[in-house]
Amino acid sequence: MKTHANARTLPATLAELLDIKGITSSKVNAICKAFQINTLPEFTTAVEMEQLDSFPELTGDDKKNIKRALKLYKNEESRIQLAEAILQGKEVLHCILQFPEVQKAAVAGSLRRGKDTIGDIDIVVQLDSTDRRKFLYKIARMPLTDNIFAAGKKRIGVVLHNQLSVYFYLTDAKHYGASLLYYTGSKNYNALMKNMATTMGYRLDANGLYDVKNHQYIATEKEEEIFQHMLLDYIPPELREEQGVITAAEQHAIPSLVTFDQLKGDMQIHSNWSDGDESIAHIARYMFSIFPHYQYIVITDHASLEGTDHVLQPADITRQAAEIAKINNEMGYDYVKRGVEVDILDDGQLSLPNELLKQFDWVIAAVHSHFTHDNTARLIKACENPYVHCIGHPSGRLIGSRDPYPVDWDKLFSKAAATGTAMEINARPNRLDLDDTLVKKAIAKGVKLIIDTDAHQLNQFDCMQLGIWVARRGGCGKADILNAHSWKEIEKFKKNKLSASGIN
Ligand code: DGT
Ligand code: CA
Ligand code: ZN
Repeated sequence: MKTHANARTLPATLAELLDIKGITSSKVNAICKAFQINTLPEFTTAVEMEQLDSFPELTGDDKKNIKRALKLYKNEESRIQLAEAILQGKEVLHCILQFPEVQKAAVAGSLRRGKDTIGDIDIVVQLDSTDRRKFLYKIARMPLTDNIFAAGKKRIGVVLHNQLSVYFYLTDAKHYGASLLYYTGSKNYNALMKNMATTMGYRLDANGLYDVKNHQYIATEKEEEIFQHMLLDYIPPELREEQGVITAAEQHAIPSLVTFDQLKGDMQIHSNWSDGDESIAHIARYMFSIFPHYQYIVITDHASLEGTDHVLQPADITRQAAEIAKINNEMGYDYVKRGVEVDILDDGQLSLPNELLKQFDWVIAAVHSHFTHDNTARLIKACENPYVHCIGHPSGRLIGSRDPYPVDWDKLFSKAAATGTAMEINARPNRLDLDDTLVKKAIAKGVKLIIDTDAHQLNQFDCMQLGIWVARRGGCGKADILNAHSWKEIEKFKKNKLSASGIN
């Protein structure tokens, strides 16, 4: 992860063990030599096999420290969801900004880039070097802190009570921008930027941008200055992953990414008519006051001809329509739209017939069964239905508990574009489905997207921001997102699909 000044003789991936309290490079070196270890996984195995016990130079404390350090190398399964990391990150940031010696601080790493899962939280902190001890002292006493596992000159590593780790990267005003750029990553992006700097005769690292010829420091107090000196347009953190974005920045072709303020409404909401907690009237009142820039909301309860719990039957649909009409009547305009979420059945048919689907303002079709099958054919069949406007949570993944089912995405997105069917970015914290890479693929094929919350409770409406992040990481501008437009535009989209199907 990070390099260490005293670590030249160690394999790079082991270097950061040296920040751990009480572990010296000579001890780590001796262990590596004795057991012929070159990589961190080999080191972990040695520790797990209790091989360290046979190593006389290590004290009991040394062994404890090493074990604790290795626990922090989390695997994929232990990554946390973006929603939780945002809350934790905000809490820690708020806390350290109260310390008078902290001049400035910002979240970096995968959290700043808005990735759907987060390994650990990175925070860049600007303070005078004379204040570092004081800062460490305060971090140790912060109520959120469980223990401090690394306390280097430039880096402090902390485990919070919920076992999430947070790194603080300490810097001063002169190097703040370069630090923020470096610790925002991604690693791949950093490597690409570094290469580009090299070809321009610069050196770029966490300390700044330097002119190699005359060893002169060029930038940077501000992140933006580095981009300017490298003749690049500013690249938003969400896009900092691959070469393509650097080329785009050179050519002034960075897309203007969609923002939360641009959204005009939430397009998937469940009320207590199906499996949601709240009445439609209550949801409408809440949304109207909390999200004043929304022009419409779409109630999309589950419905089917089959009589199961929490699913609307045809008779319920008629009664629900009357209730929505009454609410809109009281509001004076059609703020609440009548939507529905139907199941895509085994054979690609839907859980409601077209005669009923026709009545709705918005129809979402989604797979709720056979999560391990290849679902390409079912999804394509749903797209071919002229009354289906959107495919809900298209990949079916549940982060941390269910893998996406196999789909031929090229085929599906081509069909969606050809039929004028939108794809959903479901913003529930454990869905985020489509994910960023699929979003990128979808918009490249001209597919329109919807960002919605799939909320079942009032507090879930805030998750819209997570969906915005996915869209931004996928490179979406306002034009790619259908619900960043008025309802009139959505009606046009629906009409186009009907016309393409030969229906007027
Ligand atoms: P995560 O924590 O696994 O969700 O992912 P990141 O991106 O937050 O990565 P992390 O926490 O290991 O490091 C934070 C940033 O620091 C990373 O995005 C880029 C920078 N960085 C860390 N180690 C290296 C490195 O070895 N080389 C380069 N080029 N950059 C690094
Ligand atoms: Ca991180
Ligand atoms: Zn669903």
